[in-house]
Amino acid sequence: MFSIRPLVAAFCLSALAPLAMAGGSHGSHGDEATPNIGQPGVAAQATRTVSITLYDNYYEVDALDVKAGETLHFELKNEGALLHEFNIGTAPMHKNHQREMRKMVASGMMTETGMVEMDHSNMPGMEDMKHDDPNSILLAPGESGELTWTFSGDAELEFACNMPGHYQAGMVGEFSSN
Ligand SMILES: [Cu+2]
Repeated sequence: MFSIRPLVAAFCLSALAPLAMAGGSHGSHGDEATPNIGQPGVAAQATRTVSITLYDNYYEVDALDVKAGETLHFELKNEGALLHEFNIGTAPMHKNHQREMRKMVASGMMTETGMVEMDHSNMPGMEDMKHDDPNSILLAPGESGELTWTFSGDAELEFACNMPGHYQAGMVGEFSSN
């Protein structure tokens, strides 16, 4: 049965999350409490495989149903002429990531069509700048990739491309849980 207690517990946990995550990669993304968006999954344990094609600048689908606890294996293909991302997160997470991607493009580390290999380990403020979040995959034009994710059902999630301007152009879809 529902009671107020689990809600209070969940609130306290999320209020503490920024402290607990201070050294983690997501703690540096912003000031908001880090929501429980789920975790990387094992492809062999996926309940479904979902194939999605990425175009300039939209996804083949604009909504996907997921159940709490479900593991989806995504097969992604970029048929566009630009670099695109498939990132699973909340709207505020995407907003933060868009700020990072803008920085990466502005610094020359990334272009509209691909990543640029460069040593940025001694560039102030750029030491941690790399694109290796487990909830995201970046695909060059013509490239294919995979991502497996286990959904918690605890957060309102979107799949989005955070390349500058793409989200705003409509390169975003929603995960609806029911
Ligand atoms: Cu894009």
